[in-house]
Amino acid sequence: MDRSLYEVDPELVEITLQDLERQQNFLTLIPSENYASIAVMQAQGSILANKYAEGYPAARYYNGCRFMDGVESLAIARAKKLFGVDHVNVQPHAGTQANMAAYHALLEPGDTILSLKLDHGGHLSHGLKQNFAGRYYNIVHYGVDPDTERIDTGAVAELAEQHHPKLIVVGATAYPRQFDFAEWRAIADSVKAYLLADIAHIAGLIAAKVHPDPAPYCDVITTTTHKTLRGPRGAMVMCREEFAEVIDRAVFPGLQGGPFMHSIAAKAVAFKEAMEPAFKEYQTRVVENARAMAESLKSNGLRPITGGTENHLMLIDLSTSYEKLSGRQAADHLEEAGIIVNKNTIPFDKRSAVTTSGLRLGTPMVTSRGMQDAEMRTIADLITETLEGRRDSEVKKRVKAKVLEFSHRFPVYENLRLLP
Ligand code: DSN
Repeated sequence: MDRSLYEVDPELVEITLQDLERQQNFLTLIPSENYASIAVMQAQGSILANKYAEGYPAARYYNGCRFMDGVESLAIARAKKLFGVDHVNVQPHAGTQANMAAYHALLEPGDTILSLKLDHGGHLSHGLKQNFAGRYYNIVHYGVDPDTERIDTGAVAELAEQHHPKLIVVGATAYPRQFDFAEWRAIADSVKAYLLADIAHIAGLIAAKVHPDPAPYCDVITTTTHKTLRGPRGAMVMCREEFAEVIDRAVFPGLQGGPFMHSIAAKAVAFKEAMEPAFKEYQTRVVENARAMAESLKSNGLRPITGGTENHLMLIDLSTSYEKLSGRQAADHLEEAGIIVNKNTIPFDKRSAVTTSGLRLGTPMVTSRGMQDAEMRTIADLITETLEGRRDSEVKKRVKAKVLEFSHRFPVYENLRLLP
């Protein structure tokens, strides 16, 4: 019982340390990942993992939950303050479960959902055929305009008028522009639909007020807690007071059993950190860094979808510069050079979701390491150098050496090995 992980399972420790080294020595540009703080990870790895607490504060099905109520109430109060919402359920284990809870609360099977196409930047849980959402609901998709590559809200309004969805989902996983939630509210009102904002990617930006606020306009807001928000892996559902009861019942007992109290504790820590002034500075920098990186890539001859970015990510269309190079191949070449990115479909992609013609890059992680505009320009140059010299292993070796030097200049988790 009292032995440490090092004593019990050196094999697992070894693998974990290998990934620590990867996290320290590679440049990671995956926009949905981040480095959680040591405080967040300590809460997540705490004794709070040992308690079953089915139910909600002051209404549990297990005895001994007095302190669990304290943990969950703290997380709820902080999230309400951070996002300015009436009600929060902090129990969803992941983003898909949060969306599932919202659908379960507001819809009946067969009801119509209007949401963004996956290959135009949406998410599996917004209605992919193979996902529960595509199986149980009638999905109608909007996409981006072929010329501007932006969501045409006029076209969304027409689709709403035509299909009378019961729910409109606004939100994306690969869309570099901001959402004007007031406009989406007007569309939802025009057909008496519920409006759900899935802010998983931009939650940190919203909390720091560097992206328009969905709270005044949306009935329900779902998010993960581990992306720009920089908390533990997990999710939550926020809503207007009138939906509080149906949302809570949808999460438990509708979809989940016992909440992960250690994760909820870590969410509470992340919300506290997100209220600190440094968090606003961080998110402002994330957006500025993304803009700097997109501009540098553009001046190096790569084409960002929509011409640039207003948030934490950019989507690069490889097909205009390298007709034969798929997103998958490009991502593999970059990994060999020490840079980790996502392959991603671009709107109207001729390739499949497995090969793709695009790359999705984001700045949350490199910004967490303290990098600024100048470093974004260097990273853009390293990306271009790698793609240009992709057939030459010497080029990749040279870039990898530069990445390593860079990583040492911007260290992360320096003292982690010293933790018990
Ligand atoms: N897999 C996440 C992303 O990378 O955007 C969405 O769930």
